[in-house]
Amino acid sequence: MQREELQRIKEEALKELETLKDPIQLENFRVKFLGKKGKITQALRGLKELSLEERRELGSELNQLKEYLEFEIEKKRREILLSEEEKILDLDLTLPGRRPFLGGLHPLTQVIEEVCEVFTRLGFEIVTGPEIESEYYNFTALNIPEWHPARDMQATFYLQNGALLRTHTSPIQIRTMLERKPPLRIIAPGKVYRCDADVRHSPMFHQIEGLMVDGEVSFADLKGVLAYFAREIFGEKTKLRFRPSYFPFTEPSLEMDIGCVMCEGKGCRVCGQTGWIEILGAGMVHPEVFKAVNYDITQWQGFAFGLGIERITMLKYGIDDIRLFFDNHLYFLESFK
Ligand code: 2NL
Repeated sequence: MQREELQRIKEEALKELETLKDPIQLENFRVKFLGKKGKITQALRGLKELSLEERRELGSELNQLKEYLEFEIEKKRREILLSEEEKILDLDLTLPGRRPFLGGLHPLTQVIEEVCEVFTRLGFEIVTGPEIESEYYNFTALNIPEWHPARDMQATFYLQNGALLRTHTSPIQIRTMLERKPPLRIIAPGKVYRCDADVRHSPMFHQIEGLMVDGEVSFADLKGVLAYFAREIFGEKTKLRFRPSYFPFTEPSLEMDIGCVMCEGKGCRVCGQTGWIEILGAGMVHPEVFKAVNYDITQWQGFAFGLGIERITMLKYGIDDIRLFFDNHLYFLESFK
């Protein structure tokens, strides 16, 4: 084995490498030079016969050639494979792949899950019910009289035979009270419907209502639960205030405000210059409601509350138009991933 011989092998290999066009030629080439009896393998074996100095010099060059050919063979193998597939598929397989599009949860779904999680920690159980309801479960059992404006065609979507689309999730709680005995701690999330549509109203929106019934449940318990909820959702430093209110199904009733998240109480367009924003209504369950579900009012007390998910989500993320939730523009939805 001599310098000239190595040079000859090298020239031969590089020249032949250029002519290889299919996997069989490529494999023959590999065997011819790098196989067990290949020219380079043999030459490496022949190094034994040389002086230390020659061995070092030629050995290093041979090994470099070997590595170079291994690399080029692999490269060529890929090129041949790709071009064969390209011929079949008529595609440019060297183009980078498309990024898979990953979906995400709708902002309303995220907030529903978050609110449910907070109440689950307090021992409330999640219950659901039908969106098509009867007048009895949606209004009568809740002490909402025949003449109440909420029952008007302008507010309620009526279907055939006295059926209607529920206007709040309270009927879920009426159904649950009829099915079970107290004590009870439930939250009822879901879609509700009102005949209304503008910047602030959507004909379908989402509500979560909560109900706790037990032997001794106070207005103070209600305020404590609501304060815990508000600080879990809006942050522990959130300012709160309770105002007296009225609902046919609770007595006494209250509304809870949080310090305006936009102006931090200074007064702005969002809070109507008051520095406060209403986020929910609540109260002690009205005796007429307990009577409708046959709960003994001398034995049981309860509180209930209701909140609109769209409103909470808009405040939490500074969204100013309720219709954005239902337009399904990807640039809007993707900002909540
Ligand atoms: C609001 C106010 C409220 C309730 C919902 C309720 C349910 C039963 C009995 C008594 Cl079964 N009350 N729900 C009570 C007070 C207020 O919602 O402004 N919601 C957006």
